[in-house]
Amino acid sequence: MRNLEAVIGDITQADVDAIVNAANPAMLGGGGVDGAIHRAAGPELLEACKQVPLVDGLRCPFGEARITAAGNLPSKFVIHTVGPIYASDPVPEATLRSAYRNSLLLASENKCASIAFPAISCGAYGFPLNEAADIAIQTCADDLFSEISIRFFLFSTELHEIWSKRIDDQ
Ligand code: AR6
Repeated sequence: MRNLEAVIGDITQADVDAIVNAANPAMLGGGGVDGAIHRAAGPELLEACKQVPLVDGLRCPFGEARITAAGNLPSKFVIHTVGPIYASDPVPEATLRSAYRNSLLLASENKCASIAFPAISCGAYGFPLNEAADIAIQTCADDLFSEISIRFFLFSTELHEIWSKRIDDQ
């Protein structure tokens, strides 16, 4: 598919308008890609996150997305989304689809021509990799987003192979 690409690498280095963070509902940092993004962006990102309004004590409920400035990162924006915790979400597939889709809708509203995604929920949140890739590619391949250049930054050769195969099959 023309606007989808999978690369192996560190998403904090992505030269795109927006990078997506696999965050948690508090949006105050964490481990994995969230930790890497906050370290690379510097304290400005945490300050920007704190400005995001709390709804019932959360900044970003599961499956939703929020946008902030990007601190010291090369991108203009960070789009924070929260994927499902696979073991406890009653509908993890739907929640993962929403996380990708809401991130792309925010990118579109903010006139982003390019976006980089990590493999949302594929680390600490435990989503099976093959199923996660199916959902990621299907959701991102929607015609609604065909004007956005979408790059997946995968952190292992295994993930890169899984994602690349599905992009080739599109
Ligand atoms: N660039 C690209 N991908 C990365 C990077 C990086 N720099 N670092 C890790 N990954 P995870 P989740 C990969 O656990 O499963 C956090 O603590 C990683 O190898 O970061 O959605 C949050 O605060 C894996 O393939 O996110 C939440 O509490 C993928 O990114 C929770 O973890 C996602 O793994 C979210 O869990």
